[in-house]
Amino acid sequence: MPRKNAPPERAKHIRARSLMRRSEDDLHGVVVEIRSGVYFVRTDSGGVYGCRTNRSTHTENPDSTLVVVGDHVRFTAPFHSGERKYAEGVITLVAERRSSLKRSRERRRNRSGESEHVLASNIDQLVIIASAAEPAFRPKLIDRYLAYAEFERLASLLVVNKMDLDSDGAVREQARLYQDIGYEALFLSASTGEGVSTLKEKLLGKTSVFSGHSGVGKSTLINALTNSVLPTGELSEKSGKGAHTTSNAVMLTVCAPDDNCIGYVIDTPGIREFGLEGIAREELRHLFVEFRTFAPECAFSSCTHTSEPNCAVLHAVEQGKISLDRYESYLTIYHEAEE
Ligand SMILES: Nc1nc2c(ncn2[C@@H]2O[C@H](COP(=O)(O)OP(=O)(O)O)[C@@H](O)[C@H]2O)c(=O)[nH]1
Ligand SMILES: [Mg+2]
Ligand SMILES: [Zn+2]
Repeated sequence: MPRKNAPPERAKHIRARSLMRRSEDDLHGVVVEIRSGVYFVRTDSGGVYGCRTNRSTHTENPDSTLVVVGDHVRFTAPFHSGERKYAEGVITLVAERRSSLKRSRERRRNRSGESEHVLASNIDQLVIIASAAEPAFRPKLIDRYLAYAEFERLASLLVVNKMDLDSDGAVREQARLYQDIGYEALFLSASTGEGVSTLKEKLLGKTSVFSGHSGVGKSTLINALTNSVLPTGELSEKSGKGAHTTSNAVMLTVCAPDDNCIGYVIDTPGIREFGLEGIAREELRHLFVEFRTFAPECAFSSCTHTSEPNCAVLHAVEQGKISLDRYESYLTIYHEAEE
């Protein structure tokens, strides 16, 4: 009778072996860069694989961009070659995204059929970089980024760089508004290094996206925080704008002095690359956080805070309880937004 037990034992053994083999080919990691159709995936052990997708690549994010920086993927790496600069693999699965930085797309203009275009994924916070000068501090642009972060339900952190150029303190004074309405703001200078370590602390254990107008110092800051060597643009003397040196999203590791990884930073192109076009007027009125205190007192629950009688938001603006500048930003974006 002992022979009868043999086949199941053997089957178990074979199953264990096939599981083992699968774990050799079935790797997982995070997409850290996309270049010329190659997805660079970093595994937990720090190895980087250049991967491609094929028809059998499965995604848990239907109707969306297939693979973006920040995605968690499974892949097989059958052709391990020591001669290549990086090992090659095929992405088999793109995991569901926890959050994403999106640019909406019109379906009819979009050959790939995706209804949204994602720039980066699995993000914990949007770090909005502004500069005190060169280019000038632009609160209207900050308001757009903040509305965008509210829309995507991303935490945001305002960073004002180039504080070495704010000799009279005027920008610090102007930026206090954002702290007053509840946002966190950091003032620093990548040039002098002042405040950079405080920013590093805020990146601890998180994946952060750095965004802001070209020339504000995103790449310079990322280089200081990650030991990387992103190209930085000298200011063009004619336009006063930074050169377009960052063309696609790249994810970099923020390291502690002992070289332990403490967080990730994604560098993205400027605001022109992702606007607020997908946000309807109806949504927008919820995205200016300081309106929330007053809006319930408006005469109409559907009040757009533009022309309705007995609007509590407008009343608060008149009384100086809501900043006129912020309200003007709201109106500008409101009139651009879809009805
Ligand atoms: N004065 C000053 N210049 C800075 C500072 N940070 C960056 N810059 C300069 O601003 C320019 C644009 O920087 P860059 O990092 O390329 O900006 P990005 O376009 O946002 O990536 C470069 O010439 C930097 O040297 C700063 O804190 N103070
Ligand atoms: Mg840059
Ligand atoms: Zn109102």
